Formats: sequence, structure tokens, C-alpha cells
Amino acid sequence: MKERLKIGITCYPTLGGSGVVATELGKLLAEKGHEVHFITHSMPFRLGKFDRNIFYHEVEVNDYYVFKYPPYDLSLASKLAQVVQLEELDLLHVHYAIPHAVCALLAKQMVGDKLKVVTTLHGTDITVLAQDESLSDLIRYAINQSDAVTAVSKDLIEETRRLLNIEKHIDLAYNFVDKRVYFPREVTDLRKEFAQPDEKILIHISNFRPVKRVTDVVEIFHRVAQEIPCRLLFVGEGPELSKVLCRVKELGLLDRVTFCGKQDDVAQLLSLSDVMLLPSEKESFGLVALEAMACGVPTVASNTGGIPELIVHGESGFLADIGDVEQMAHYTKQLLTDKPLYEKIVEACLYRARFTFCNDVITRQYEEIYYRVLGLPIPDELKLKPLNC
Ligand code: GMT
Repeated sequence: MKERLKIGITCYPTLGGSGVVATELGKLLAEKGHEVHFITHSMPFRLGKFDRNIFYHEVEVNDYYVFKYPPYDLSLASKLAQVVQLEELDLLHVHYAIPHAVCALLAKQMVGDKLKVVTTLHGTDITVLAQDESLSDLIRYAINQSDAVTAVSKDLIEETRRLLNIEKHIDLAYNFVDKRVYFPREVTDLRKEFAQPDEKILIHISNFRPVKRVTDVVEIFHRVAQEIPCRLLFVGEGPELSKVLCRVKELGLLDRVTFCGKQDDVAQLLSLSDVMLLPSEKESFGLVALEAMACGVPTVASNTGGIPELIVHGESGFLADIGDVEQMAHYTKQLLTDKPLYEKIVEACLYRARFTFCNDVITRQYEEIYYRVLGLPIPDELKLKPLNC
């Protein structure tokens, strides 16, 4: 019986939660003995050091002068087909429908039907791109032709069905955190860099796109800071950064807000924080809130997309309507002033991150999907091994 699979993974390697999930999954699969080949335009940023069973194949895009737009999609499809044949891969697991699923299907046509394609939908590939009429038919095609499709929340499955009128079965595979990386840690010295002992710390981490509504974070902080001594950390950068900076200045909050820029080790910054703010317009899952939960930090978020599947309102965080900064500020103040409530919610966050969204559970779900599409029996080891959460 074949137990060790040869898996190709394609993702956007340098930005966003989809790249993080794809890379972390690849690393975990490699640790479990599978052979994992990343086929991407640059080295996934969480990959770094050499790992056993992990290989990296760079997609080089031809920029010949007749091309107005360098054909990344065609170069990727061609590279996928080459690597599949050279390395005798069993399947391609592609993250984000456009263009990755389409490229993988083209590669499949080039090498033959034996190759299986698993596509993971992450959010904006559906909630934004599937609404664009120039792309929606292509996305529907990619989903229908994939051998298996997964989505990161029930809400995203429903959105996919609704927006694209799709009946195909879509497997649910939530985002996960590696419990060895995301856990509450002792950061007393580092905390002193950002706040006085009597001050609380709020944190927001994102790519500062309009969908994140980062100026709402400033509005919430402004309301909280009027009553409670506190500081705000912004981690990440993106198109809304200058707007956010302007609003911080306008409200005279510059000396209470730190812009940390892009950071690799967010587990440390999360561990020194008290509350995470995530007032997004749309969020198919909200990986960053899960990372916060795993570090023992509750999130106040908007009640949208897949967030309520992660955060149970009043139990493992708080949810309010999109844009309701008053209510979000109210919940934040409640968390910062009611110690028994805060401790109860932190405990629930840690439990939920560790048992419902832990790496062992979700990696195993993906493996089961791989064996299923390949028509192979699920190894006993996978079925019987007790969960190590
Ligand atoms: O949040 C982003 O803008 C990045 C985006 C991505 O594609 O990398 O994140 C999406 O995928 C993550 C991993 O599955 C989810 O946790 C995020 O909720 C989702 N973002 C949105 O739906 C806006």
C-alpha cells in the first residue's frame, strides 16, 4: 500500500494567509514523511531553512519584449507539468483558484489524467474575483474540473455555491496553527519596549487592504484609550497605511501607536498583547485571529464571513456588526476591565485553538482528501493514530 505521497504545492508564496497555510501545510506533510515540492515564483517566506522531504522549484516567467504582460500563468502551467513528470508527483495541491487551479488543470491535460488536482479556495478568490464577470466562468470551470476542492470555512463554501451556482462537493478544511509555534510565551522584557506595566496593548495585524477596514481599528482604539491607559501596535503594511497614519495623527494618538511594519515572528508580538482587533469587511476565516487565540489573546472582530465559525461570541472573543466601532470599543473595554471574564475567554481561546484548529487535525483532513482522490485506501496509521493535540 502506498503511504508516502509525492505532492506538488503551488501558492502565492510571499503574501497573505493563503501562502502561510500552504507553506505550513507543506512543512507538516513533509514532517509526516510525504515528499513535498513547492512550485512557486519565489521561495515561500515561511520556508527558509532546508527541511527533509521539501523541494523548491522556481517558476521563471519569460518577459520577451513582444509580451505586454509576462505570461506567469503559462510559465507556471508548463513548470507544473515538467515537475510532475520529472519527480513523478501523485497530485498537485493548488491554493487560490486564479490562476493556480487553471494552471494545474492545464498541466494535467499535458501529462495525463493520472495526475490529480486538489484546489483550496481561500476567500478573495471567490468573494472578490468570482464577482468579476471576466473571471467567474473560468473560476467555475476550475472548481468543477478539480478532482477535489476544499474551502477554509462553511461560509466560503456557501458563498462559492451562491456566487458561482456550483453543486460540486466542497470539503471543509479550516485554517490551522502549528501549536509548536503559536503558544503563549514569556515576553516581559519585550513588552517593556512597547508599554508601561499599567498600560494594556491592543494589536492589529493585516495587509492593510481596504477589506480590513484598518481605520476602524484607529476609531476603536481612540474610544478605548479615552478610558483605559493603552497602546496600539500595527503589524504589516499595505495600501491603506498612509490613510491610517493620517487618522492617527488627526486624533493626536501618534505617541500611543507603534507601526511595526512587516514582521515574521508575530507569535512574540501576539504574546505581549492583550486584545486583537479585526474589524474586516469580509474574512473567509481570519487566520490572524486564530494565531492570536493560540497565543492566549482574545479577538474583537466583525461578525462576517467565516469569523463566527472561529470565534464564538462571548465565549472565545466578541463579534459586532461591520463598522460598529462603538460596540467593538465596548467589548474591548469589557475585556480589559473584567479580569474574570478575560481569563475565562483566554482559556476558551487556548482550548479552541489547540483542539479544534490544531495542525494535526487539519493536516490529517487534507491527507484523507489526497488518498481519496488517488483512489488509495487511507493508511491505518492515519485512521488510528491518537490525536496529538
Ligand atoms: O486576508 C487577506 O487579504 C489575504 C488572503 C489570502 O488569500 O492570502 O487571506 C484569505 O485567506 C486566509 C487563509 O485561508 C484566510 O484566513 C483569510 O480570512 C482570507 N482573507 C479574506 O477572506 C479577506
